[in-house]
This record gives sequence, structure tokens and C-alpha cells, in this order.
Amino acid sequence: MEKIVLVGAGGHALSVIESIQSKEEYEIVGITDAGAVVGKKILGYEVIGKDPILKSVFNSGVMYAFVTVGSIGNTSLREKLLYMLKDIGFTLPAIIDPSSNIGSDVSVGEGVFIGRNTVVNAKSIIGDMAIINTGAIIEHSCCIDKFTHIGPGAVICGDVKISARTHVGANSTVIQGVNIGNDSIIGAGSIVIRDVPSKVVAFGNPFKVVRNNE
Ligand code: JB2
Repeated sequence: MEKIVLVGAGGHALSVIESIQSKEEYEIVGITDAGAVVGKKILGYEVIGKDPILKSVFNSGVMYAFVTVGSIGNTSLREKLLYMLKDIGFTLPAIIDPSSNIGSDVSVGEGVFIGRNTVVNAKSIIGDMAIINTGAIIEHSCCIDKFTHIGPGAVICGDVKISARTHVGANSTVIQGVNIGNDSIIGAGSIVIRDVPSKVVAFGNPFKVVRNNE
């Protein structure tokens, strides 16, 4: 097994740790966190310090790291942590839960999390650092761009394009062929039946744009 260090010891870490544990691919050496007490255990894994110790973790021979801080509409911390880890020299793998069902010719970028009971169908592209959360369905030929978060139970129908850093809330449905711009937030339970611009907050059934997301 390859050694991996996790960055962020909150709620998202719980989901990621369970997926790592379900496969014999990575051994978790510890978790860094900005606030948690050193020595605190998260599902059996210790908080080993704040991020400045990551350099010495890498120098000790740990080549892999994963950002276990999630995002609800603001991905700037995930972006900062990705670049910090890459600067040190870490490789960020994709963590794909073994219960997920991934179709043919699917491309998955670095640092991506694909959680439990998800489906990603043929010819879809999942960009770097995206989160495909528990039970989400990504139909065929979708493009889910970098840092996008598809919330639990969301259904993204075929040929949908969702641009960078956009958040699709839990249990939303996006019908086939729709384009959603970058840096937008689709509220939980929304029904998206036509294109959504960049940098807006939208929700409802059918969705309405309610404000800018600047
Ligand atoms: O710069 C940092 C940093 N900033 C905050 N470095 C490191 N290593 N850790 C950092 N943190 C830590 O991230 C906080 O101290 C805290 O322990 C953790 C964030 O935890 P929280 O539970 O608030 O959020 P999350 O991002 O783990 O989970 C959210 O997103 C998920 C996708 C929650 O809303 C979850 O419910 C959701 N499933």
C-alpha cells in the first residue's frame, strides 16, 4: 500500500477516509488540520499537526496527499491547498469509492473524490479536484469541470457541461444537454431545465436565478 496524508479533519474527511479504508490501496499516515487538536483521532487516524509539517511528511517518504477539506460554494481553500501540496511535491490521486459504478472511457482528474454509491456513465470527464458526493449520478458524456462539487443524490443527465468551481446542491436534477457556467451555486433540490449563467446563485423548481455570486 502507498502512504497518504490527508489535509483537513472535518466532515468531508469522514467520507473520504471510509472510501480509502474500503480499498487496500493507500495507508493513511495522519491528517493535518488548521484547528483540530494534535492527537485527536478521526475514524482512528491522528491529527498530526498544521500544514507546515507537510514538508517533513513528504521528506519522510510519503508521496501522496489528498485534500479532505470540502466546499459548499467556495472552493478557494481547496484551490490553495492543492497548489500548496503540489509545490511540496505530493501527488494527488483520485479516490474512487469501490461501491461506485464508473462507465467506459471516463476520465478522472487529480484529487477527485467519487463517493459511495455514485454512478458515472460512459464518456464523462471529471475535472481535477471535483467532488462527486454520495449517491450522485453523472450520466453519459458529461463534462464536470475542475473544483466542481456535485452534492449527494444529485442527478446530472447526459451531455451536461458544468464549468469550474460550481456547486450543485444535494438532490438537484439537471436535465440533458444543459450548460451551467462557472462559480455558480445551484441550491439543494433544484430542477435545472435550461442553461445557467456563470457566477449566480439559483434554486427552485423550476430554478430561478436569485442573485449574483460575486
Ligand atoms: O488551511 C487549512 C484549513 N482550513 C480549515 N488546512 C487544513 N489542513 N485544514 C483546514 N481547515 C479545517 O478543515 C478546519 O479546521 C476543519 O477541521 C475542516 C473543515 O471541516 P468542516 O466539517 O467544517 O467542513 P468540510 O469541508 O470537511 O465538510 C463540508 O463539506 C463537505 C463536502 C461539510 O459541509 C460537509 O457536510 C460536506 N459533506
